[in-house]
Amino acid sequence: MLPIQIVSGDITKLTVDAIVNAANPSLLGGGGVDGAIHRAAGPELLAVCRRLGGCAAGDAKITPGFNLPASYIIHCVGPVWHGGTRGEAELLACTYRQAMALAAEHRLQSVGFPAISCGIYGYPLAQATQVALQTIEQCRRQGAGLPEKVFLVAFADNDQQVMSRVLADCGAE
Ligand code: AR6
Repeated sequence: MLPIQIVSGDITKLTVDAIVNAANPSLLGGGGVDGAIHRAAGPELLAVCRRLGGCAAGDAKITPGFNLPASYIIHCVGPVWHGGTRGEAELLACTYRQAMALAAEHRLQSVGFPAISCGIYGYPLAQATQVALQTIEQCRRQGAGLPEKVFLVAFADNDQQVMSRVLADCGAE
């Protein structure tokens, strides 16, 4: 059974050790969940992000959570969807692996992920959820010190239904 829970709501309100940001390579803020996280965390976040030197697609970097209930923010850059033939699934899996590796390195026990790449970057939600579930589960099988609780956060209308269906199809519910 996958120890992954799908929850609905605004990720900036989640009380966990870390929330994950779906950022862009500049790490200097943007729209969607990135904008919401920067607004909720406060201006100190941008000041720290400026010193990180950006982030390549598929990679992840960590900052404090500042005014958020979460102690840390793991900033990731997912792939832009081009129809699925340009390595998007591999790059998305890599993004989840890097985020999980940072969580393990910092001994974080609970992590909340948004649906990385599923907004402005256009990745279909069901396919992305499948990649997320498989990759998180692989990480947990292979690695030590990984978070005990992983939440996938559904935000837009119907997203929770889509994500829960994929989780059920994985044989986890
Ligand atoms: N809480 C949880 N999920 C959210 C929230 C929220 N407050 N707001 C949006 N989502 P997106 P991307 C969901 O577009 O596709 C930014 O401008 C949203 O419904 O935020 O990876 C960055 O700077 C969707 O399911 O990220 C990049 O330029 C998911 O979060 C670009 O967007 C991701 O949507 C990244 O695009």
